[in-house]
Amino acid sequence: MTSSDLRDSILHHLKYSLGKDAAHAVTQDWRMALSLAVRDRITDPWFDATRTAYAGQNKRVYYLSMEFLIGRLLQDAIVNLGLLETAHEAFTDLGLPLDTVLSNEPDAALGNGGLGRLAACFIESLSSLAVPAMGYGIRYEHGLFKQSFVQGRQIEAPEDWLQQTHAWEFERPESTYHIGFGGRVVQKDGRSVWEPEDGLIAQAYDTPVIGWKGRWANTLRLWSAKPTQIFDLDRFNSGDYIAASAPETLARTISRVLYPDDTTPQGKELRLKQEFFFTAASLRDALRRFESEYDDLHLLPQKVAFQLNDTHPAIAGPELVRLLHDERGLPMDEAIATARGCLAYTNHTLLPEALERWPVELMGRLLPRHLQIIERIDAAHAAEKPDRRANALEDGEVKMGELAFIMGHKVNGVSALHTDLMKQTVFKELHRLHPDRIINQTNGVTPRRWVLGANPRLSTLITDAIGDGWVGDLEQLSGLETHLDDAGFLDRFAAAKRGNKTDLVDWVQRNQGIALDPDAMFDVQIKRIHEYKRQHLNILEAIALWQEIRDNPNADWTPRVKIFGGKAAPGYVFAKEIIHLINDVAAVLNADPVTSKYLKVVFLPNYNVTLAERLIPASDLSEQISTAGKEASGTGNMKFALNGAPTIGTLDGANVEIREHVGTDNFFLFGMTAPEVDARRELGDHAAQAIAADPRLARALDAVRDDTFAPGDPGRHAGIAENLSGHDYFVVCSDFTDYWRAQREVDAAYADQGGWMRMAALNTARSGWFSSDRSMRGYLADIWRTGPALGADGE
Ligand code: 26Q
Repeated sequence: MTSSDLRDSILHHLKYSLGKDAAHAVTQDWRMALSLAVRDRITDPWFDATRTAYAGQNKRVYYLSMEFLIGRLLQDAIVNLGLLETAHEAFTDLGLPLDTVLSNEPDAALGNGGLGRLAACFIESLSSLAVPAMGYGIRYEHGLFKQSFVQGRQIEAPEDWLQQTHAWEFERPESTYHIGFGGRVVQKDGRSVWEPEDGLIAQAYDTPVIGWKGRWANTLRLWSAKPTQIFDLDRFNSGDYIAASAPETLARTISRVLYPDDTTPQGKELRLKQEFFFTAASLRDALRRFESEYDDLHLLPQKVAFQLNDTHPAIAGPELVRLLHDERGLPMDEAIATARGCLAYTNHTLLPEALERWPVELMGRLLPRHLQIIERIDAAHAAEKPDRRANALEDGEVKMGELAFIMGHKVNGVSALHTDLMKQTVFKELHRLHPDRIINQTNGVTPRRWVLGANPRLSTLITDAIGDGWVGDLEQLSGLETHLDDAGFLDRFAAAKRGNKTDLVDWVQRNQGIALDPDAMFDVQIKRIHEYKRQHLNILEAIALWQEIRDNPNADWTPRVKIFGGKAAPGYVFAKEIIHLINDVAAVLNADPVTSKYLKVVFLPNYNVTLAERLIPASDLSEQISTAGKEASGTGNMKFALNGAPTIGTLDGANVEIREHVGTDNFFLFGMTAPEVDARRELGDHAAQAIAADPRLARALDAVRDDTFAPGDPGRHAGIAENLSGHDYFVVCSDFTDYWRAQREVDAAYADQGGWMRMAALNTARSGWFSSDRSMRGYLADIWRTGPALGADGE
């Protein structure tokens, strides 16, 4: 496709699909026209992929996830189709910068953070690998809330991504399923039949996901809830308009909003309804597809794999058993075995408060037949492996982790350390009973979005050095190592980073009115705000550094900008206090005439995928400082390393593996290990001891406690000070001294720019293993037992 072909196609869509005259078109029109022109290029590979999968009778992979944090799609599609240059030229002809058009697209935030973004990377990798696969999730009308700050406090506003027409989805009014709730179970001809009392319709919306080089496209199928009855005509006719539309409102509520919480499930009925709604629709859809091709249900495990992204779709176990046994007549034991053959479960957290449990009362009321089946599953498991401590039903609750474990043939963790800890802690008993079930699949990220799309400067440099094979085979980045003794290469590497930083500086100036020095070290922590992720450790270090610079303003300080981004769950009070503290500290430090040339703090509001794409390429230092044992993997950590930002981090999650890959000299390690953390907590007064041993820490905490950062309002941040000097569950104080030491090593390393750039480039060269293509190959080999439908040559 030439740029004039693309331009013609854009103008065609502008006129005939959107009904706009080029003379009056606004940016949104151009963005829609470009999207439709690009979408046309996806349709054929998409249909071909479907035909190939049917013809080859390939096994299909279904990735079930409550969240798909896909962000913007247009640039990604253009990049994967190899049309970036073409699109630039087409818009040069049209007199509009392509970037303006691309940044008009809303950021689809159908997820909270890591788990949802992982699902999006996996779907893209499965397309790039030409594996027949489908993502199943919920088409939330409103994604994750928009965050702003008012006087330093987080304010949430509803997100409205569907306000503008979604260019990528195809509505499928013919793909609908009736989903029931409540009611009772009756016996008919000796069989249990669920007769739900309420119901609604799940309707499919399909978004094609095109893989690298446009060879293959899979579908992301998201379900939207529709009422079985649009409105109550009797009530309407009698004039009660609100009551008349009640059934519609109620049904639509199911897919209305994403739960903005990523750590503390509230046990809300609506959440369980959402989980069952999308899981049941997805299973029935997959089963319908299977039954259109095969007539023997025993083939199901050979032809279908369902991957459960955490326990959110874990009701798939009992629902699949119900579909096979109650509705298709397979004997119960066979139904359970067949379902298990298809199901596998990925665990993403060991935090006890984040493990899903549902009251038996609620489960029985909403899904009475499923509760009976869960009892049967437990009984069958107990008969097979007699052990009372390993049941899904316990203490009046349904434990979804146990249920997913028992109903999955494989259970995986998301980093080597996390998988080990799964075996030792939460799933200890079940692991003893099923020693081959738990396996590791370390997370990965897609290089198309996170390097090629987000960092064109670095990408050009890499391709000039080693050719373009790295985009589809990221381990080729190791070829960069031979270039590291070439001063010219390191200069170009430094220039790429500098260009990205300058772009960010301009953007921050325009959007926040804050001036940053592009020569300062950009020290970045972007992720959900949570105590275990320890943004408060980072800000405490900033306070201590500020105090030290004030004591000694003429010393040779390495200039730094600490950049934060991330949202707090609306109900997570302490996380919101951390945001408030960081913003208050930023206000004081940035206004300090003595220190601000050395140290600034910036909290960028409304962190999302798009902002990550802007920040990560411009980062010098990656903050991965969670309490050891708490961060299952992290995936941001991989994006930073790939983009040439060394890590300061603990031995937690995938940091451990990143450090092994990049080399211990190219990673700033600090802090206690997971077993050391547990031992430290045994000392009741660990925080007090740490504070007594480190005057810097004591002084920083005093500043948090008094009104240094809350002029005229002492006590504003006392909660944080009390928490940290008191029980300090996440051992912030006990890790502070070593964190400070590592940060000063970072300062010294950064001061030697030649050495720093080498270290940064080594991080890029040695991070190729963290591609989500590699993760997907692992799942294919060890869990799904299938592979690509096309050979490397595209045949
Ligand atoms: C559950 C029930 C009710 C309401 C909300 C939830 C809920 C929603 C989202 C629970 C957890 C999540 C998200 C968890 C998550 O993002 N975990 C992250 O997963 C990443 C991908 O594996 C890891 O890299 C991160 O370490 C892990 O924190």
